[in-house]
Amino acid sequence: MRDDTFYFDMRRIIITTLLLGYATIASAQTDSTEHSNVLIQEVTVHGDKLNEDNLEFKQKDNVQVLIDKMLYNINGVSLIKRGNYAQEPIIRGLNPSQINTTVDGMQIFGACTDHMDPISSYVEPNNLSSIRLQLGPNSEQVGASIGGGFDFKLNKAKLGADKFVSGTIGTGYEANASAFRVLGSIQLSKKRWAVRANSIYRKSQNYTDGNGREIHFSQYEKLNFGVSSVFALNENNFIYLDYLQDDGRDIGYPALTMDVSFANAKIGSISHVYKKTGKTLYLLESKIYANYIDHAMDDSKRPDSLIAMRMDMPGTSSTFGFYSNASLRFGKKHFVKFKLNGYSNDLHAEMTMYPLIGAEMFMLTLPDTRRTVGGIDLSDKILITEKLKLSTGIRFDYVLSSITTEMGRQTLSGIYSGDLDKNHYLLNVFTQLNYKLNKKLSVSGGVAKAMRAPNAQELYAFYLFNRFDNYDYLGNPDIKQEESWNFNISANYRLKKLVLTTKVFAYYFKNYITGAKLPSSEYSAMTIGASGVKQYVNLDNAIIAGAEVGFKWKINKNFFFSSMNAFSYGEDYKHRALFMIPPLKSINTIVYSMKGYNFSLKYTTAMAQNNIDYDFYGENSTREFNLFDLSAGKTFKVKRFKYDVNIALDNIFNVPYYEHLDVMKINRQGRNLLVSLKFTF
Ligand SMILES: [Cu+2]
Repeated sequence: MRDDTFYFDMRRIIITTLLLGYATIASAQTDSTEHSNVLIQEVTVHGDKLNEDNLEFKQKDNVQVLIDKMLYNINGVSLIKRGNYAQEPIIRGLNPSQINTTVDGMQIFGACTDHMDPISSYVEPNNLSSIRLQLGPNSEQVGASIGGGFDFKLNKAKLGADKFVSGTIGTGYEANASAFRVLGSIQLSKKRWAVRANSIYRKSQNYTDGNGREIHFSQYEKLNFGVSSVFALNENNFIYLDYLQDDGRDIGYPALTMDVSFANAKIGSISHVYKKTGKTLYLLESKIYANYIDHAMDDSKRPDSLIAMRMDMPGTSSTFGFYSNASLRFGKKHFVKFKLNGYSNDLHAEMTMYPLIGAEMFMLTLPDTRRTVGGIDLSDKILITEKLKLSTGIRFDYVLSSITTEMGRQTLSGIYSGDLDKNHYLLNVFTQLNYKLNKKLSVSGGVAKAMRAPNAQELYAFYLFNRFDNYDYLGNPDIKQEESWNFNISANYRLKKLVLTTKVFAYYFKNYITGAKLPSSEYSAMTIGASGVKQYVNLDNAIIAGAEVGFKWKINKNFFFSSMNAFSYGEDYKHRALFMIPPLKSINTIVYSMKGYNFSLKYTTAMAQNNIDYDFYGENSTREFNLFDLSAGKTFKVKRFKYDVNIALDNIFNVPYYEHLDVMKINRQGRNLLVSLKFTF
């Protein structure tokens, strides 16, 4: 548990991994990750031999892939796809509002009412050090949520690096979609200060599916850059300044009726970190932050034949916040974390319609909502015996939701007459036990009570069109907070060259939030062609349950095999299958490495999803698919410089396929040849 001391120190995490007794496997993982599209190395976060539900996926050398591809390869994570860019990650079939997504602990909310801009679209592997995944309320949680969430950890400038100047330059090309990218990073490092800057530019044309058909409106273009700096005030106190900017341009969403002309995010923060090994208060981290997202959605690129009425739907999101986290230790066996945080987020989304005849029509679809949140969090880890560890925690959040403008209040006056200011009080509690039976086998089990407040859309949406079920949605200011009981059991079996991990989970929801049809005699859709109007309601209860099984095997000096399998099942209190639940999916990779060369073959398959409900949730079934990908790579070292060359062939057999979470079931990319080059100095 001593590794708990160093929240930031990756070396300690690696040492922990070694202590866990699977050094061989860890090194094999490293080999496999760099060249097989696995790209990420799973590290159990500091002390979370305790918690099997806190995971960290470290960014490895390949910084060129889209973040979507990194997320795709994490067991239990699925992506909702609306285009070839900015796919929306979910965990275990929970919906996006049931998880909490942050960047370096900062709350950021997408500005698009159509989910075109999940937070993951504003970060690049190039500016990430790792992805943290929490699978429920636990000691690493950033805010109240049902099913944990993602925290994207940004790369920091490093003090006292070996070289004063270091960096990378890279470029890559993908034949399918003629996607091009160029990227670089540079770091200046002294003992007392360091600065790191990175940037990537991407441009992609339309892609072609396995039938050789061009998927129109699947192009994208973006420029992302970040600067991080650190100043050591003395040996225990550090100031960090971080800025990240992401400018998306001309992004097509073939599954939606509109595209993005621009999507810009500006994300900035200033942090203070106090570290002192051996003291009771050994780590104190505080941050204030602000971010602003400007999103312009329109249909100007779509041909007249596809458009009933032209419209623009811009939106903005601005957030200010802070947090302060204190880590304390009492002796060698007892650790306490205390966290305080607060933020305020304003959302504005509007729609202007341009009929062929008559005046244009303007309305607010998200009528100037504000959510102000304050949270306090206390968690405790204790080593009861050498073999038995207990982790518990409690978190309380207050959420005030309101409408900030007169126009916003007027918009909602037609559908709601009560007070629009809403208060929610949230309690998240968890306890987790971990027992190490022997050197090879450990088991863990936990239970949590989780709550989340309804989000701005669920409270205040005004005729927001949802392409997934073809309904216009109305918010419901009277909606109750959603609650759940979470249960998990896991077992880890470790041999010298083999690791087997099994996790079983269940979420039992109370007041499950979803959309229900309103009578067509009273409500008619605003969107031309929509099937009707739905409003957010609380269903009495629902469940999601499932399992993840991971298997890693270092066969010999040259061969490494890994298999990741995940399954979720969900139904509501009327035994209707919940929507957007991923079917059983399996990713299997075999890697051969020798003398700096790496070859990998990857097999991905998903079963058909026939457990669907059309009448209530508007979902259709999805076929199974089988995919094969190949990749090869070589690393050269010439003097102090390193060159990486990679070539890959995705979807070798040019299979036409889509996944269950793909909106409108549009085929994914067919065969794709990818090359990338990287130079490290
Ligand atoms: Cu949008």
